[in-house]
Amino acid sequence: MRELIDRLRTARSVTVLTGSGISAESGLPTFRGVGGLWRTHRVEELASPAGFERDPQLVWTWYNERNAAHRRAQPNAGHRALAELETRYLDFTLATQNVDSLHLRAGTRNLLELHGSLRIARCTGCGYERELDASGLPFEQIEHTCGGRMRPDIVWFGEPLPPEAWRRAVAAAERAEVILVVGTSAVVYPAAALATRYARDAFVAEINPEATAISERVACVLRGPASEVLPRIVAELDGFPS
Ligand code: BJW
Repeated sequence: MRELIDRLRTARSVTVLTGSGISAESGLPTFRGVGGLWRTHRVEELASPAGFERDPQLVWTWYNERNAAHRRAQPNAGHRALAELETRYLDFTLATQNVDSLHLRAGTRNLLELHGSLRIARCTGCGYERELDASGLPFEQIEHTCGGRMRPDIVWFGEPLPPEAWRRAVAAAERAEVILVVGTSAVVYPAAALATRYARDAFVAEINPEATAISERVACVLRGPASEVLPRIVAELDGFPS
């Protein structure tokens, strides 16, 4: 912790990569952990272009339920600590793999949503976008007038990340002096590469209760839940060691 605090005190450029673990304490399941979404649901059926082609209603049933759960959830102390951290830097970027909007609701401003968001549905035909409300997308509105279909504006396996968000995330990782990797198993690419391949000279710290695919490649590992470790980091920066 000491070295991370020293680095954060002198850094001018900080980048954070988050994954579903940061929202675990807001009551949202992770993907690969115990009770995780990929343990209880079949990816190919629910979160793939082929699954959507086969049964768009089934896919929307699942995403409508998740959209409702995201809106019931509240940002936790980890999300809020990152929003607070941002206020200390002129150059701060938070790249998230999460589609739950909790960083946005916690007040993070320079946010890159690498895997899209569940706030929006997009037409597969013409690209028309519409905002979703708490009830999600009604089944009768799946078929769009152009002949395409409305799908969640998120990134499924095999699909490219939003190009502008990805370009900005790579640039932020390349110039960062400190990179925090929070609540991700770091197995999904290209997002995980921000903390490894693109990290150039950054001091990379992982915040996660469990070991991950990149634990042995980072400079510092802080084992614990994000909602405890991140507020501690902010408190230490304020000069209030816990
Ligand atoms: C806590 C905690 C607490 C618990 N506090 N922590 C071989 C090598 C390299 C790449 C590939 C490959 N084969 C295929 C690929 C590419 C593929 C990929 O990476 N596959 C790997 C799995 C092998 N990637 C892609 O397909 C990507 N696209 C792509 O590469 O495009 C190329 C292209 C270019 C040009 C044209 C066309 C294509 C797209 C990836 C999209 C990922 N999408 C998903 C689903 C989103 C939709 C949805 O939400 O339904 O995104 S998959 C899923 O995984 C989701 C997540 O964002 C992502 C990451 O998961 P995350 O968040 O890390 O969750 P977990 O569960 O894995 O980990 C949680 C962690 O939290 C754990 O470590 C816990 O310990 C921790 N935790 N409680 C802190 N309280």
